[in-house]
Amino acid sequence: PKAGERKAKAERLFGLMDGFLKNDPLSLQTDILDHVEYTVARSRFSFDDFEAYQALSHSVRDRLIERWHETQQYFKRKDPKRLYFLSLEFLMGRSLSNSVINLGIRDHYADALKQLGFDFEVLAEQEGDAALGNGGLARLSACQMDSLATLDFPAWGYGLRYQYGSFRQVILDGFQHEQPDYWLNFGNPWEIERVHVSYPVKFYGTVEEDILNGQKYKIWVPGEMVEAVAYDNPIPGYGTRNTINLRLWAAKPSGQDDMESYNTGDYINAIVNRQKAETISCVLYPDDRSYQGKELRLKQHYFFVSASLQDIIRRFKEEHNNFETLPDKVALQLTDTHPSLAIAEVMRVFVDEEHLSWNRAWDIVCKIFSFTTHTIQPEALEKIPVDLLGSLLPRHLQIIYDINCNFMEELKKKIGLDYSRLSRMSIIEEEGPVKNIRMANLSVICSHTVNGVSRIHLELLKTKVFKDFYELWPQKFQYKTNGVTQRRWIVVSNPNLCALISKWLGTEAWIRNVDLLMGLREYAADADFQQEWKLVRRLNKIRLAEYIEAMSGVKVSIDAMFDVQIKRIHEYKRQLLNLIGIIHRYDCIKNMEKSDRRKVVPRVCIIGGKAAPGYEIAKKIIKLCHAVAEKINNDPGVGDLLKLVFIPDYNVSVAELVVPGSDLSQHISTAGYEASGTGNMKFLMNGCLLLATADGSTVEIIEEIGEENMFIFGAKVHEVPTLRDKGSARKPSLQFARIVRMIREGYFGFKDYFGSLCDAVEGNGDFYLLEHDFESYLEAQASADKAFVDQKRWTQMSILSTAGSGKFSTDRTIAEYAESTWGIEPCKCPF
Ligand code: F58
Repeated sequence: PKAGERKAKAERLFGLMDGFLKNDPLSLQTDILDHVEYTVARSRFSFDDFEAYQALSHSVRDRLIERWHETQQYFKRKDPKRLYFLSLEFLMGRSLSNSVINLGIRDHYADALKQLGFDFEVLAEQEGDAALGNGGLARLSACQMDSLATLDFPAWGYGLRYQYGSFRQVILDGFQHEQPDYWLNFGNPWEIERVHVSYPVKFYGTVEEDILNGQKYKIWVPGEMVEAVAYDNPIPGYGTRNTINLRLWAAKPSGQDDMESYNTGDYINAIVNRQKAETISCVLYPDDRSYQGKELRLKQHYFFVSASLQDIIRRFKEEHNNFETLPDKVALQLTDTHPSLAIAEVMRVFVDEEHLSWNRAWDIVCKIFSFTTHTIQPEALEKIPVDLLGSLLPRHLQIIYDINCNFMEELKKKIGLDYSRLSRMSIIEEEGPVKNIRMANLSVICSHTVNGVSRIHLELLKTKVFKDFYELWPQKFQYKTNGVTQRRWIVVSNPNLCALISKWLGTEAWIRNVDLLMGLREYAADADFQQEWKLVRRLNKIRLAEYIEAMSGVKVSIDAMFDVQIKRIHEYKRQLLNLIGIIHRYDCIKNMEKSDRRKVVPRVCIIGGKAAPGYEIAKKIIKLCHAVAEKINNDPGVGDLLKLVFIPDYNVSVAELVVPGSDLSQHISTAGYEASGTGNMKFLMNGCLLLATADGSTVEIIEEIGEENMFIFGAKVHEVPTLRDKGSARKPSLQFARIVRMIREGYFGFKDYFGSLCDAVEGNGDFYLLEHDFESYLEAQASADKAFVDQKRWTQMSILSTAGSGKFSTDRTIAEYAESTWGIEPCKCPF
């Protein structure tokens, strides 16, 4: 009878519903105006652009929620194996344009707004970026969510809802300053707060023993409790109604603890102390280099892991009562080692709370986790001091010790008493002044699959970073070359190119099946196509030039080659090599006969990116860029032949503007240091030529489009160690030495300040081989100049770049993960 009542009620409610929300102009206008009046609480007769953006977003959000509900209900009914994608960082950028494009109603909204007197693009510009991440890893997570939704996979993303995302980079007198990113101050229409979806998360305390049915059990008695509240962010797929969920957790004070303080009458202090709970999800750590053993960061990691797993296990238990079937229903993806405490947490829940035997629990755990690492440098692998973990999560430390003990026993049986190898493979690092937990070893040991992010990255994992593990378990190691989503990086950010591609391919199907871009090869030399291609690129350059002028006051010539390097500032990414090359170009122009200047290809060099706040050398590189720009841009003898601009506060929406307007982009890391790189793929898709080293995914780009369509230079991965060993015995470059001397001797001012930068690239100090690669860098630059003069050839190369970019879509990456790592199948809602 109960089920019957429920059905009758559902039917009654359904009868009240007027079908799905409508997308004709009148319905959209009514909807937007209703939101102006009832959500934004402004008069529908008088509201500004920002209020219009808010109302518009809420109207879009309604449509997202509708599809989100259908999708979730369908997943529930079908109960497929689900992927849970755990990442501490998601760089989502703006949502409005992406949402309406994926929902297939962008033009509907644009028309409806036009009649109301608003321009869709102007309103879209009102939106701030959701910048809950630092760099490549975080943007990859965002692109992967788009592909998971588009390919209809039953997936959930889990992350943290930081109150302050990536810091705002402000440049004062050429120096970087960091300011907080108050991204939630004006509300966030793209999230749905779920006050009822909340879980307690425990910290500190002690581990005690209990006996149940004659069995001894460990009980963790926590010292502190915090509440994790869910915020859901619907992620719509393109060309499908499937809309998946990105669930982000925010910390709130728990309602349960600390009655003691209230009872003692210390009411104010009790509240103040409880409020401190919110600091856990307050701020994103801005360092994209290495993990530092900070207590708050560890707290963030566990807070995220504990809440996500409580949610995942609750969902599983709603439909299933036997954990043996968990691996058939749940795949847990660890994005780098930041969520790897999940391994110990699942063991704790199974053994201490669900009372499974250790061996049964372990068996299940080894079948559910997969791990992707995004770094190459062993020193960047995350380590947690044992004392810190023992104090914050005492039971987890015990569990990790037990996992390690069992692993060591097994390992001894396989490799014998090779103590140096045993100690390298141990989860516990005993050497050094502080005992540490090696999170990477824990992740490799417990995951069924370890993925690299490009083919060359996997090679380095196998031969260097995880050599011992690879020899033990070769079958665990795979790679999935990264990608980017063409929805964001062409359709949203380069609408003119999008329309042109669809026109010449005669279809929009490439937006879901990007391999179809290959069809453009046929027209690469077609004069009409080239003409239209050039026009689109020129319009994008005009847009970028206007932005540059507004940002920096520098007027640039559209006819110049726009040469761009935008990414986090790092020594290994070698922005300094770029700057030394720019100074060399300037020096050449200055020393040239006037008549020769006519032969110079004009350049606008654009650099952008944030330096981690504590990364001194990176901050000096930013300052040097400004000092050099000051000199060059104000030199009347140089004029339009060379300009240098630094674009401040680089983020996703800045990239959306810069990428389509670039002619040449630089990806010039020392070979063997960039795990993959994804910036190269965004530029490639947009028909920008690459000047690059054979590093990370660039190696695979070369295979797809051919070296003749790129400018490749520098030492190869296998040459780097020998070259480094040679140190100052390498052949010196006089040109390089001259430029470094100019910097050192104060040609650009700040003589003392730049001294340490110069030390970092000279003689034995030149760890990243700038001097060695300099000559071939200049040759590659000269080839780029030569190619640019021949616009027909350049345009052909540009078209071939886009045409060959199909492999580098996250659609391909995700399809590979689904098949060979996660074992999940599409689950498309039938509408
Ligand atoms: C990046 N890593 C890699 N880490 O550097 C890049 O080659 C790759 O394409 C990208 O991942 C995606 O696979 C990266 O962005 C971080 O930002 C971490 C954040 C937390 C601290 C440690 C670095």
